[in-house]
Amino acid sequence: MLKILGRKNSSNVQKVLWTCAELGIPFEREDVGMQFGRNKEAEYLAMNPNGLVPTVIDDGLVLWESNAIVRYLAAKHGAGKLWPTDPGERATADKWMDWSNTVLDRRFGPCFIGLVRTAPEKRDQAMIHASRDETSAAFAMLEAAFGKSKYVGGATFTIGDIPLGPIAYRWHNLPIKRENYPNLRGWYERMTQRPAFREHVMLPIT
Ligand SMILES: N[C@@H](CCC(=O)N[C@@H](CS)C(=O)NCC(=O)O)C(=O)O
Repeated sequence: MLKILGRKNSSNVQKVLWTCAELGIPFEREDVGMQFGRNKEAEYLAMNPNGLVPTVIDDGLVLWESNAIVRYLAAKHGAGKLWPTDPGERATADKWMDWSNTVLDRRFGPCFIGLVRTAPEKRDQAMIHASRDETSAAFAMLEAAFGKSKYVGGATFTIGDIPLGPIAYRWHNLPIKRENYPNLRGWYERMTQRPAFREHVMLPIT
């Protein structure tokens, strides 16, 4: 059975859990990372030299990098559904997955860490505000994209939507100013109606 190593409050682990639930893939999960430790131990580093979560093991194949894992699972279990078989459609979904890691996640990171994982007296408010502003500018790009299509990959839900989901959940539920992005809000509300998203992403933000 697929084994997933990683704590369930990690956005990167949530992408993998959400994908499994969408595709009905059975899995076992073990808590690794933050207070659970293990990720800096030699046994874990031999599988994932980054010392980060998630790592998955599937029939002897060891994989890390959450988006690569999502692509792998969707290609194996969701071709023609979550994983578009048309190269152009798949590249469009891939584009947003890469953008999520290289733009959205990086911009939002300081705001999230500052508000959720930093004691109030130690918060760098200027950094939190700057991160929020930059994240909002990134979400404006998604707002424009959702003006043209219902999901990032086109008319249907695909792998492209997965990495955006956990960040959008945090964005919509943290006590921060949010500009009015009706198309983004509509897409986010569609995500919240998916049982797999509710189960694995809509958790207490810790
Ligand atoms: N690019 C990697 C990033 C992985 C990553 O940064 N994971 C974080 C959790 S979201 C982590 O392992 N933090 C250390 C810890 O949990 O101890 C991926 O997408 O899998």
